[in-house]
Amino acid sequence: SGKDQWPRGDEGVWRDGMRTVDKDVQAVTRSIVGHVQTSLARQAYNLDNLGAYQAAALSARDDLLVNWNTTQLTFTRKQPKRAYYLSLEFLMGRTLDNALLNLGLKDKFTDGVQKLGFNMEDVIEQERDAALGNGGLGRLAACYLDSSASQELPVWGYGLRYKYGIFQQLISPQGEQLEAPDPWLDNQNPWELPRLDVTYDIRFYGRADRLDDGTGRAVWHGGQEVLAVAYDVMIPGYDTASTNNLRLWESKPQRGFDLNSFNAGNYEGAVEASNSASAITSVLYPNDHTTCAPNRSIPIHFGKELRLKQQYFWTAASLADIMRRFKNAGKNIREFPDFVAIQLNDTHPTLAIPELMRILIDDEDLTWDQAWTIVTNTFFYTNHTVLPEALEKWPVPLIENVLPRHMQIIYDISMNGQVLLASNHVSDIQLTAFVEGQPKQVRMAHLACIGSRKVNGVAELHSELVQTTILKDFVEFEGVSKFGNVTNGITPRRWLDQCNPELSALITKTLKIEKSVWLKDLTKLEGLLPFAEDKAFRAQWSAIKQRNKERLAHHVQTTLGLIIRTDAMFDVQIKRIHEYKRQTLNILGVIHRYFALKKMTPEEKKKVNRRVVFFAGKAAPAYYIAKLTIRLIVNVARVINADPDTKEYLQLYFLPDYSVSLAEVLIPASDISQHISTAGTEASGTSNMKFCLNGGLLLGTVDGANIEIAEEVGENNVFFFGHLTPAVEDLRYQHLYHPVPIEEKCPPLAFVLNQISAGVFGGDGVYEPLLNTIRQSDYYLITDDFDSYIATLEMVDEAYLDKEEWIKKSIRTTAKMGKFSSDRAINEYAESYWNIEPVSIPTGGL
Ligand code: B1N
Repeated sequence: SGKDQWPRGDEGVWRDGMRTVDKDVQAVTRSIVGHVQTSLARQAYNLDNLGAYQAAALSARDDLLVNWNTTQLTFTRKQPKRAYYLSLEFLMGRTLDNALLNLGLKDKFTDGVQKLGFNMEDVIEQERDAALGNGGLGRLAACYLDSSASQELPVWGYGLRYKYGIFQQLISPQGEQLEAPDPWLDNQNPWELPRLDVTYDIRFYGRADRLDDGTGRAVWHGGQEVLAVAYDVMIPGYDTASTNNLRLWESKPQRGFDLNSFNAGNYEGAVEASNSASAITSVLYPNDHTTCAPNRSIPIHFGKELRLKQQYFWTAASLADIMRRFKNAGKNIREFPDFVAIQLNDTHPTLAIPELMRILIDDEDLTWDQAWTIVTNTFFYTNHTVLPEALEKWPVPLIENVLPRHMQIIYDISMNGQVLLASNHVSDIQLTAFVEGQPKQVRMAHLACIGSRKVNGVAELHSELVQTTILKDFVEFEGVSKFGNVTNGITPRRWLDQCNPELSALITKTLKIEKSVWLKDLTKLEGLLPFAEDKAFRAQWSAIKQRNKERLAHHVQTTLGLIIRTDAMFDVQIKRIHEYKRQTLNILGVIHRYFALKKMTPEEKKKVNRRVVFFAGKAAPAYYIAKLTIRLIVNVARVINADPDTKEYLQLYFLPDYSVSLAEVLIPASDISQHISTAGTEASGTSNMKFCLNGGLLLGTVDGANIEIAEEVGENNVFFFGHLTPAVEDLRYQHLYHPVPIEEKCPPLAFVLNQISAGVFGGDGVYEPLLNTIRQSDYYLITDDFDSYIATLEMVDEAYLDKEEWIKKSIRTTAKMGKFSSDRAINEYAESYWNIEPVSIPTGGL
């Protein structure tokens, strides 16, 4: 059957012309020089680092293309069941280094680039991050793509090609966050393949007329049509030819501009329609976790309609593309779930559920029941948060206007649910009434749940909370077996081998197995355990940590001009700034420590553990309290770092513009990292895994994946504090109805807050709204956890002073992190959810 896929003309001539993956240094240098000469139209004499990067990237891209082509051809021929990962965010970071490591070409390129007069590290540094995501959710999607390809699983990602990714963060002289656009596409992007011929028309607005032929079909017509254009990004697996695809959609006007208006002299009108089409994929929404402000009244989604249009544009284009591929394979529509599994990354792509219903009923002439059977066997939904302000709700009038046919279908889904309930004698009609409130809103988590085969959370505790809180009714109605857990994971390729090459090399040498073996079976790290007792090994381990601290210090010095001391404990909290993540608790702890140091005699100070505290993270542009937190940190840093009494013992830095690349420098340098969310609020966390994999210890609350990390590495190797999840609700109730003044409840904290109010860190009263969140309702329990937090920090200091014991803990931690490889996680999705199997890809072309 493959015969008709063979090339036209002489096959031998085709084969002779095919490129293969670069085999040696000479092939690499030839390829790079060729790209300098032709693709870049530049010459050796005027080539700078950026040019060298571009040529090296184009050369690596050619290698990726060889494998990508073979992989996609193999899929087309073998027709395996495929999974599609729909995510509004893919936080990929840089590609060159990762691509070369996965291809096994890093050494050859390093050599080749050197021969051409460049330094590989400098060349790699030229690349801008692809930052099409806010934080953990988007980075998880990127790790899952890496693991899918590495496990040879037929998985494609679908997302949006935002012209501007997450904003660049600048810090003003006053310490305020300023936002600038992220021009990531300014110097061409060698990693994407424009597919200008792969396009779909996507409709908005207009009318939906139900046909009165008893079929339930409708015709949706009129309104606006926008063109979706595909851009493909190659996703190489590690140590395999398997190379998957990430397809990103760009929105374009169907025609450049309206010629009629143009000819009539209405130039503005002529370009207006084209502007509104291009606007859809112009920018990533920066509101991680927030559809409204935490005071639950101020809407942050001012461009709400545009966000809805993004969601529909992307899901409709992706489904049309999936449907076209399925049909090209010549299958019957009823077999759709046997060949297609679609993972919904949070509720953002939930419109895919009514959209597939629309396609099956209106275009494919299926009955409602036939369509519903297909839909509920195709989709899988992952929930990533139980925070009320993050749960998506769309106003019915908005959906009715933008997507009239989908609103009809959503009402029908809701009504069918009610009928089912009645026939099952379930009395609680609230259950599937996912269209609720005044004004009426659609609760997307409920729609995603009812339209999916399975629903999962991202860590044990979180999955439990999903089932007992937001989707409790559905567990009763549909049975607990629909609900599951897949604990998140991280790719050890980027988050150990790439970001910490020295540690990776030491591990390989020590385990006496190939790097490619343990990087794909991370439980092999357990082989490091006995070496915790080996003094010489410990010395090597800690020397690497030290060099990673120096690498970080060097990076900070060259980028920010700051001198950081490296003979201190490095204490790191890097993540989005949010009240639930409690950067406030951390900065208040730092201030507490500062005043404690100020009181000490020189003799006492000599026994103190030196600490350098790092923060990094972005605040949503409209999240006022989070922005104040940044301002406080920056200004506290100014005072502390300049104080001759303390600066030898305590330094504090807020590193601007947190990114994947910055994380890759910070994480390997950390001795301890903080994951201190109020219990029950952080669904999983994934940076906790990255730090521990790199031998950094964890200071955290009993929340999210921290719990499972402790289970693996042992309670005595982590530092836990704070109240547990079941206590949280009651404590909040106490705050509201039996408030105790902070001076009484927690005097050391009251002292710290008063010092800030008194202006010790400047600000002239600007911090009051932030401090009042703690003095008043204290929703995130700072006052309840402060004492145990401080006590635990002291335990950390004490533990660190016993250097040898600390290194043992560090080694044992790394050794027990095998569970948290995203390979394990993606295999769980593949086996227990999608029912897909690996497809092995031949090397060396056709
Ligand atoms: O998803 C990560 C988890 O490790 C984190 O704990 C969790 O906070 C994060 C709306 C979100 N949950 N929800 C979001 C992102 C963007 C947006 O517009 C919500 N991000 C998470 C991976 O599971």
